[in-house]
This record gives sequence, C-alpha cells and structure tokens, in this order.
Amino acid sequence: MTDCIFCKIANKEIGKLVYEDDTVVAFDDLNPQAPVHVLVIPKKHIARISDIRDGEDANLVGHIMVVAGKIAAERGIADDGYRVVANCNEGAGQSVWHIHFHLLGGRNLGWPPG
Ligand code: DGP
Repeated sequence: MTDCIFCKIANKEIGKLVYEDDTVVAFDDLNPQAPVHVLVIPKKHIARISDIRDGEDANLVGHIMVVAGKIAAERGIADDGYRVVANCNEGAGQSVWHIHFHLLGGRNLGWPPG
C-alpha cells in the first residue's frame, strides 16, 4: 500500500531496519516503551490481526514469533524475559494499520497491561 508508513519502512523508503528476510522486517519503535522495543512486521500489508487468514498468513505470523525470539536473544533480553504483543483495533491501542508485533524487554514488565 503506497500510503502505509510501515510498507514504506519495509520497502526501505524510510527508516532503518534492524532485521530483514524474505517476508519479515524489524525496526526500533519510534516511541520506545522499554529499553528494547522493536516492531516486527510482515512485508505483506495486513491491516489488523483480525485480517490474518489461515494458511500462508498463519505461517507468516509463526515466522514472526521465531524472528522476535532471535532478536530478543541478540539484544540480550531472552533469559530475563520479554513480551511480544500486538494491538488489534483502536480500543486495544492500534494506531498503525499494518500489523506489527511489539517486542519489549530490558525492564520488568507489569501484568496485566494497561
Ligand atoms: P500501536 O499503537 O500498537 O499501533 O503501535 C504503533 C507503534 O508504531 C508505536 O509504538 C509507535 C510506532 N511508530 C509509529 N510510526 C512509526 C514510524 O514511522 N517509525 C517507527 N520506527 N515507529 C513508528
């Protein structure tokens, strides 16, 4: 999508990637909520979590979890603990309409989240 900010980041038109493979990219969040706050996204434009379909999309999301785990290990937060979270729709705090998984760590993370 030409007007999607995360498609532009995935296409390397703007921003800086910290990870890339054939289907997924990751980059540091503009407004970090923890010492490590990385967004892991598919290159494919999917607007919201509820638009994920079984099959190819489901495989993609599984792969995103593997990538998040690798980045957590690289950033040194895997042993202490980290969180991967995705907000779906305005009521849950979604503000960018291209699915993204927040990888958060490097501090104690409270539960339940706000
Ligand atoms: P959410 O509220 O769950 O939709 O999260 C959107 C996140 O995206 C938020 O933490 C800020 C981040 N963000 C928004 N625009 C940009 C951008 O242009 N660059 C980067 N690196 N992060 C962005």
